[in-house]
Amino acid sequence: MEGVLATGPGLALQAEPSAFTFAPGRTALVIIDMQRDFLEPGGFGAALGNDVAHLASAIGPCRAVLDAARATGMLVIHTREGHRPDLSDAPPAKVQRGAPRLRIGDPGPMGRILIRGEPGHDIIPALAPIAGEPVIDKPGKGAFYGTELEAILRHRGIEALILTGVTTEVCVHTTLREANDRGFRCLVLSDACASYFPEFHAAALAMVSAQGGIFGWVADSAALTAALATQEESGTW
Ligand code: TIU
Repeated sequence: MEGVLATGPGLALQAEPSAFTFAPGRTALVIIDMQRDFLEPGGFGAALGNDVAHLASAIGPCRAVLDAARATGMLVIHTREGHRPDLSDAPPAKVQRGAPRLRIGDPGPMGRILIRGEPGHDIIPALAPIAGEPVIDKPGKGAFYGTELEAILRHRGIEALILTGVTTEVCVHTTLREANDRGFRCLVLSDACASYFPEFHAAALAMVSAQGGIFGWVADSAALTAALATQEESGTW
C-alpha cells in the first residue's frame, strides 16, 4: 500500500525527514483541543479576533485517523484547554493577555469562554470521545503542564505519540515540545492539524522535521491510515 514501508510487530510510514517507525500498542493518538471554543463562531478563538473557518480542514483527517485508531485498538487521548469556573487555575497573565472581545470566563454565545462544563468547552460532536478514551483537561497550551497525561502514558507503556488538533503552532507545538523533552517520539499529522494562520501552520510543520527531525516527524493522515490498515488486515500486533 502506498506510503507503507513495513509491516509486522512494528510499522513504518513515509514521513519527513525519514521513515517513522512505531508499534501501535506502544503509541497513542493525541487529539488536541478540537473544541467548539476554537472551531466554532462565538468561542475563545473568535474572541481573539480569529477566523475560525481556517480550522475546519482538520476535522475530516482527525475523524479518519480516530476511526483507524479505534479499529486497531490504539490508545486515543483527547485534550481540552479550559479552566475552573472560579478561574482559580487561570493565571491572571493569561486571562488579561491582549485585548480580546471576550476574556476567559466572560459569558459568550456558547457559555462562559474556555470554562470547563460550558458548551463551548466541549469537543466538537464529530470527534466526541467514547468510553475508554482519556480526556485530559489542561489549563495551559501544553497537554503535559498541570495534567495527568505523562502518568497515563507511562502506565500504558506508551513511547510514541501521534499528534493532531489545533492550533498547530500553539497547543500542538507546545505539547510536541513537552513530549520531546520527556522522551516521547512524536509524529505530527500535517492535514489533521490547523491554524488560524496558514503561514504559521506551514512554518510550525517545517520546524518539526528540520535539522534531522529536531522535534520529530511529519506525515499526512493517509500515511497513518494506510499503515494501520495493514494491521487490521493481518490482525497482528
Ligand atoms: N490561540 C490559539 O491559536 N490557540 C490557543 O489559544 N489554544 C490552542 O491552540 N488550543
